[in-house]
Amino acid sequence: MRVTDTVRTILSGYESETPGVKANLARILMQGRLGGTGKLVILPVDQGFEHGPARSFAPNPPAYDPHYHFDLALEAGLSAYAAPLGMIEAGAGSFAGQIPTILKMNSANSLSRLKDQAVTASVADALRLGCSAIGFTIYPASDDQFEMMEEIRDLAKEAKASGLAVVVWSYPRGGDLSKEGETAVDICAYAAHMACLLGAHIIKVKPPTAALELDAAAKVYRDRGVLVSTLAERTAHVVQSCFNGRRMVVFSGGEARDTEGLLNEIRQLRDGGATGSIVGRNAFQRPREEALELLGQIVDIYLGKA
Ligand code: FBP
Repeated sequence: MRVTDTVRTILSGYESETPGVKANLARILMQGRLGGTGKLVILPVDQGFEHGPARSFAPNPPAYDPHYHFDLALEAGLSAYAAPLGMIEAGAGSFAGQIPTILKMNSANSLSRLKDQAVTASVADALRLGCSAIGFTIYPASDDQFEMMEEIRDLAKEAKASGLAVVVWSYPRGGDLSKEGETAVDICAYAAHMACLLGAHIIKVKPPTAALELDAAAKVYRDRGVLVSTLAERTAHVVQSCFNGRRMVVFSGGEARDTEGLLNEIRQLRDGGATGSIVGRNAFQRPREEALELLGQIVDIYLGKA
């Protein structure tokens, strides 16, 4: 596999990592249509766990089949495919070596009142299945946030020692956080920064709004003139909060919605310097041909062609 100078520069930001970890990051960064550009588009399919099968797959029934998602990520020329244990196991043999996989190590479900997730896989599973990375969600603000951070401390240590990359979904929720605060720009940047401090190689957050949640932080944003009025400015601020661009940060797609709205949002993420997007429902809930077209347009945006 050829590694471009751009990818080599990104890898050099991960100063303490072993050749194994860097090789797995390189596999993701060199895959698909964005291979070598330093940009990423990832397909995540853990919504069956988080929201249930019908809410996730009834809009496009072929998506009940785990192979559908491997194939979609591959055909669309994406960078990687992320899913929980059972989904990866169900296609790992047929698609071995064809698309980098990220084993989602913990999951929530809609039947629990807790803002917490169960650890449902191991680093040994990720190695057995040929994954490039482990994926883990933390819920900053929740009553269980510290336990989640301690879980990823141990899993990240084991993953890195095994040469696997670490992707952290940092989704503030629970505790005293307001609903609006979950995506407020100060909270989003804070959540992304904490994921960096926890040792994540790739950080995943939701696109931030212009809201400011914490009074103490809001004063600094105002007094210091931190620019957060456009999504591109807010994205740049999140990128800056990720060790000034030394860590890769990708932004999620959210609930399925109109194509132009989504593409315009992604253009602003790109303009703000996002590493890329991680788009689930907007992809697999559309009929396959439509999804391929949409993912093609998203990749084109990160290629600077759209
Ligand atoms: P989507 O593009 O479907 O939003 O996927 C991104 C994701 O992070 C999934 O990995 C996860 O299942 C889902 O969002 C969680 O969404 P929410 O936190 O809104 O329940």
